Amino acid sequence: MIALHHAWDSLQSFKVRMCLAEIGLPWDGHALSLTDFDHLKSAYIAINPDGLVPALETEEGVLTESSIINAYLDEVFNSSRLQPGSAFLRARMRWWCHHEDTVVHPAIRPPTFNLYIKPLLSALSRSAMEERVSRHPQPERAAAYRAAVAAPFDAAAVIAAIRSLDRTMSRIDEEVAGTGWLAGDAFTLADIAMASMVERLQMLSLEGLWDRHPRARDWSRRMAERPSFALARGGEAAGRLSPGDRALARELVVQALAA
Ligand SMILES: N[C@@H](CCC(=O)N[C@@H](CS)C(=O)NCC(=O)O)C(=O)O
Repeated sequence: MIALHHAWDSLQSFKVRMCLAEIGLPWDGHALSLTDFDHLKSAYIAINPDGLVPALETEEGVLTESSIINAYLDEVFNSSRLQPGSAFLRARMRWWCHHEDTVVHPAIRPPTFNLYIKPLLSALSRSAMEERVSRHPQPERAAAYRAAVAAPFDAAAVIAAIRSLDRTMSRIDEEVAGTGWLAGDAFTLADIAMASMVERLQMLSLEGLWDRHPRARDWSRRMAERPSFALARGGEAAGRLSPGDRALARELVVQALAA
């Protein structure tokens, strides 16, 4: 059976869990805690030298990169049913997967670190943090964790990220105007990739952003209603913000959109 190394509160892991649920494929789960830094322990670095989740173990070897994993799962176990038949629409689908990897995921990180990770790591001293992240294979990721304990709340970075996510919503709004889906006339890997944004914005109390984009909001609701969305999220596993941080998140949305 295939095995997935993942974290319940990881955006990119959510994408793969949702894909597995859509395909109905059984999988062995190896859940890591990113705030306990399980992903930087030597046992996991031996599986993914980049020190990131998710990683998929197959009979032939390990695959990393969530979009690549999802395309592999659909091709090998699902007769590519989550990909359009036309080459042009497959290219559009890949555009959305690429957009999630290169624009949405980086934009999600500042609100995630400031609103969710920072409170979880606040008890850690600088030296304890240093001990954990100094050997991170990705120096810029180590810097983000250091900032989470040492730097003040970075409202400017969160506001810039909210504006970027708002621009993505405008594009979703235009894209779904025709068929209701992101790539062609059916649910595809593009919708799965972008559904991760729906889940994370809910978790960060930023879901009010969808209200400015009615067609995108309708699409986001349809994503959240799919049984695979609940399965990918998993029980109580994903984090929840304190009431104070939820109010702060909503206030930052107002500030980001006011200008
Ligand atoms: N492009 C990669 C990104 C993987 C990634 O950044 N995963 C995050 C969780 S969503 C992670 O492992 N973070 C741990 C860290 O930054 O140390 C993918 O899509 O799989």
